[in-house]
Amino acid sequence: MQAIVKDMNPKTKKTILVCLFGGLVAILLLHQGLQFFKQPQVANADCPEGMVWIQGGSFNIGSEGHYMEERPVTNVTVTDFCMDKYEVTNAEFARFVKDTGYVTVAERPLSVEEFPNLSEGQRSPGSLVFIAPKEKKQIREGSWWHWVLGANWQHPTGLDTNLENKENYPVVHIAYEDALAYSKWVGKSLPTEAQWEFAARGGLKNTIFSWGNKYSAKKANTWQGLFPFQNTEQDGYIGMAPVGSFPANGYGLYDITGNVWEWTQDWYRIGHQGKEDQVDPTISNPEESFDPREPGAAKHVIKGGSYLCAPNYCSRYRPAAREAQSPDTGTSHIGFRLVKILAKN
Ligand SMILES: [Ca+2]
Ligand SMILES: [Ca+2]
Repeated sequence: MQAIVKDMNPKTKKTILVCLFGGLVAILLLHQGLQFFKQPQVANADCPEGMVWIQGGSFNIGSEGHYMEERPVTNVTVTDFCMDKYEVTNAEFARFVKDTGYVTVAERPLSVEEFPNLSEGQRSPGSLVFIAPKEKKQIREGSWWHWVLGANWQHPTGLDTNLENKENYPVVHIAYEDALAYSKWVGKSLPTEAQWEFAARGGLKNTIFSWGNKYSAKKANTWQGLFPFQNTEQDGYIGMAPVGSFPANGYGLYDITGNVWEWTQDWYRIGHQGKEDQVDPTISNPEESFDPREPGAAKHVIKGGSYLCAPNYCSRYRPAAREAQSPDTGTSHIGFRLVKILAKN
């Protein structure tokens, strides 16, 4: 072979090299072209600024390979909608509060009727804040949540904290009714669980994560290390990250998994039974809500996991993952993003 190449006429050699190079370029262009056509065909122009167009379709909601509340995998359909690219930020929520004077649930004192046994001091406004245990010893599930007086969206971890340089962080300590009030003000709505999960999948079929099947600390703000004791910060953030710090999914949605949990309209119950082949399914009746850990308490579905979800605990930074949350409880790792259904022409 070497001899053939050596003996070859230089002109022929040049022609072969040009052909090889041309062929390579053609393959690359063809690949790029196919990638383009594989992208979801979007009509972003019709969505309000800051939102992306999600063309509806059928998909498998849920997962058989993880927690029981995600089963059974069920085929459902969602119709077209626009969705916020980012989690709602402190700056956006501040504009709403400035315009309306709205006071969030975490900023209101607890009611005497609901908490008759608490003193006035104990009924003072506050919220649940994650505080990592100081010692690495066996602790009770959930004992890392502390009721902190004065904690609310403007003071994320207590009265001695504020939003300075945090305008672009997701707003937290948002109860369901707070998210609802904001959504009405801005003319959008909370996503259904099906809309949220379809969007989170970003056009990928049945993958574990919103980016594929392999966990990566670089794809979403999660917790690396042994939760709740040790956070290696491999992804660069021990707590929340400014929105858009991690790559978008296939539909152009940032932090759809990780960073902060996101409220959905749906009332929570275990599993997806009864949704088979439905179009835009949603559980809209609170009486259908059931969380076996707290029977009798109606809760909403939250999606996407947060910066507190680690492989050894929670592991819910996946489109199919879901959790139940009391509507009146915001906490320091729950926020939201909204959708908008465009009127048909
Ligand atoms: Ca992190
Ligand atoms: Ca999120």
